[in-house]
Amino acid sequence: MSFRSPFTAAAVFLGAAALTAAQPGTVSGKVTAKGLRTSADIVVSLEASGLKVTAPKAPVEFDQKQMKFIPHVLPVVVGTTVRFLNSDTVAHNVFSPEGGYNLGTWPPGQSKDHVFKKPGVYTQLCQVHPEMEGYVVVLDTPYFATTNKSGAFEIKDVPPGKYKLVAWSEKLKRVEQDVTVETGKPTTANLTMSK
Ligand SMILES: [Cu+2]
Repeated sequence: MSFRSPFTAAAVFLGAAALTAAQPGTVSGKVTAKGLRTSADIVVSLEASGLKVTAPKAPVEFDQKQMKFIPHVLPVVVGTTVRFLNSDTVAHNVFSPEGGYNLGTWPPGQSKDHVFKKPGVYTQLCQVHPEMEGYVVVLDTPYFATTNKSGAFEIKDVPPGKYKLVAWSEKLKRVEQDVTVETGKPTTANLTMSK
C-alpha cells in the first residue's frame, strides 16, 4: 500500500524546511602585511548595521609580563571590562591618550579594571617604561578575530548576510572588503595591507 497521510507529507516538508534554515558560516582567510616582518596582531572584523554585541560578564585580562603588554593587541566588544594585570616583578602603570585615563601605577600581583564604553582603538602605555605599548581595540560587532604570525584568521558562527570585512593594523592603513556569508558555507577572504 502506498498510502501516505497528509500529516506525514507535512512532517517531511517541515523537516526539509528546517534543514534549509539559515546556518552560520565561517569567514577565514589571510592578511598579507606588506613591509612588516610579521602579519600577526591584525584585527579582522565583520561590520553590518544592527549587529548586537553582548559584553562578557567576566573581565577580559590584559597582562603586563616581561615588560610587555600581552597580548600586544586585545580586541573586545563595547561594554567589556578589561582587567589590567601585572605579572612582572616591577611596578607598571597604564594610561591611554585616546581613552583619557590613567589607571595609576601598581605593584606585581595587583590589577585594575577599566570598562570600554565606546568603539575605537585605545593605545595602552606605561609611564614607568616608555617602550611599552599595547592596544585595546573596541568593536561594535561580535564577529572578529586576530591574525596569527602568517596572517591567517578565522571568524566562526557568522549568520548569513552581507558584511564589510575590516582589517586594522597598528602600522598599516585600514582595509575594507565586502563579503557575503551564505548559509552554512565557508567564505574565504584574503586582504593585503600596506603603509
Ligand atoms: Cu611598565
